Amino acid sequence: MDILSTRDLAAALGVSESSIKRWADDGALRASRTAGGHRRIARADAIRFVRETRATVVRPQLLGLAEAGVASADARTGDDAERLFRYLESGAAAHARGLLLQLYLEGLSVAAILDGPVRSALERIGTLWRLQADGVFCEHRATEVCLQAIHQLRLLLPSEPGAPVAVGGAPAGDPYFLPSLGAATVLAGEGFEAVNLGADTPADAFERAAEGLAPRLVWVSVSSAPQPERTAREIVALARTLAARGAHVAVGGRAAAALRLPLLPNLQAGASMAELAAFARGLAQAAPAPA
Ligand code: B12
Repeated sequence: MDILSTRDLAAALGVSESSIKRWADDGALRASRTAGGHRRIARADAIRFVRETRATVVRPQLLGLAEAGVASADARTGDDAERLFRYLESGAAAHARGLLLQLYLEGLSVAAILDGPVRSALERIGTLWRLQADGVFCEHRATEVCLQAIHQLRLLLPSEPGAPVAVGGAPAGDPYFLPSLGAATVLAGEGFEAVNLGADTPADAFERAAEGLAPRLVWVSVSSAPQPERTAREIVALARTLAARGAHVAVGGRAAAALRLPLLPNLQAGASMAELAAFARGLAQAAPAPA
């Protein structure tokens, strides 16, 4: 499934095999050749082509993306955040994952998916505990389904050898998993090798990652800060360690403003995944940091 023939891809897109061959030969579609001279297309390159050209995928199962078909078979009514909320609230996990996959195939960036439908659907899910007895059950189940969907998107992103490293997580005492996984996926989409340390990551683990992985960027996603002064001190210390290496810290998340971080040249605060993506793009285009 990771390597496709021109015939498989033609069937997946509902076009002729000769069109696929022509696009491959024109360079619009990245392809390699077997020893026998047959064109072969990596699934990641097929997905990149679909996103860039807004091609329709008529048989997503041939790309190993059957769930995208589950959601598109459902009538496309209402906005995407509303649909995602309905799927998550009712426990329609395959539909929820399929919708996010479909949005990605249609060309939406990972950042736009997270800042848009995922954030707003979960904001509504987060109010259910006040309104209905099964609200907490719904919230936990919905979070797990979103984690699955974002993991799935992450696995579709190609990793390039020699890519700059980004590492990050949520600080100590912060149990939120999804925002940090989201940041990792956004950065992977921007061409970084992104190492996610996940929720509740002690300051020492951030420092070790800064030493051992030589990252260009460290993200800290702060959704809950039970000890804001301590978390702020630890982030400032991390930024100083990284400054000596020409690397940067990006901080964001629901509770980041409560930290009242000082202005430092290599400390960037952001309120959205789109801002993180824009900052990362700038860094990736800049000259490599000294080792
Ligand atoms: C899922 C969830 C949980 C789960 C988390 C599970 C997990 N493993 O991740 C669990 C069950 C742990 C949980 C617990 C609690 N929760 Co809760 N939770 C949520 C919920 C529904 C979704 C959060 C989420 O993941 N959103 C999706 C992400 C992608 O969106 P985001 O966090 O907004 O992040 C965006 C930006 O901040 C930014 N961003 C994020 N990280 C970064 C990083 C960088 C570098 C940058 C640039 C940007 C950036 O981009 C993101 C996308 O736009 C929210 C509802 C909400 N409004 O957010 C409530 C919510 C945050 N929780 C709430 C509450 C009350 C609690 C509890 C106190 C409940 C309880 N009684 O136990 C506990 C407290 C836990 C703690 N120690 O803080 C309240 C907080 C109210 C307040 N005053 O702040 C909310 C708002 C729900 C509500 N409406 O009441 N929760």
